[in-house]
Amino acid sequence: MILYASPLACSGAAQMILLELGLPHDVEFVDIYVQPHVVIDDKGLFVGVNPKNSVPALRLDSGELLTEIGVILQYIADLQPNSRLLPKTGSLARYRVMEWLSYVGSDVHKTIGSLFHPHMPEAAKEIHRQNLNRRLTYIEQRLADQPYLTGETFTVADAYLFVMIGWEPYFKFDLTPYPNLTKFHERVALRSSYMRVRQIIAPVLEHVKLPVFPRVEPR
Ligand SMILES: N[C@@H](CCC(=O)N[C@@H](CS)C(=O)NCC(=O)O)C(=O)O
Repeated sequence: MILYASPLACSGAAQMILLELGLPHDVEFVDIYVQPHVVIDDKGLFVGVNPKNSVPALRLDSGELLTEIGVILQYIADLQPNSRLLPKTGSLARYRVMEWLSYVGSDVHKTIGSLFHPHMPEAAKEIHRQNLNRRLTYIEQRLADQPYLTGETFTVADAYLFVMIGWEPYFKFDLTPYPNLTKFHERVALRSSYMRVRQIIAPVLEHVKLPVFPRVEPR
């Protein structure tokens, strides 16, 4: 398996889950901070690998390419069905994780993404900030009496949310208004899979020129 990933991008969640499960894989890093996006190692155009031109993309051993983070996370976790990272297919618990994957993907990830668009007018960003605030407040309440999104157990959905609210070491949301989310972030950051991801991306970060983003403070 080859994971096409980019440092600090949502693909970090897929990288974490591969490491959590100890699954053999290669990572090809893509510079999504240049146009057109290129695969760093061979300088090939990434659109030639994934016509959607976004990470993550997973090259399966069969040669097929799988895309979409919410699906890739489930595919990887299903390779080890007895892991606790994803409940079994068909169970309500599985649908709960899928429910969170969908929420983090469509309501959190894509709202955060808009805030960093360099040409988006400030008035539009303000609407996105309000939406983000509403969604993070909902998550904050859910984390009030449980350590992870679906309860006591860390799942693939937690990995996705963690990467979305972290964006370390480059920039960080102000999580001060969200103490439960802050604790969630600190908890997941201690996982060895995340520490390993940071080690792996450190040399890659030297090869990419990250854009300058303003600090975002959800209110
Ligand atoms: N629909 C895709 C979106 C993934 C996505 O937004 N990836 C971002 C990085 S977090 C990306 O590759 N951005 C570069 C681009 O779209 O040009 C998914 O859910 O996997």
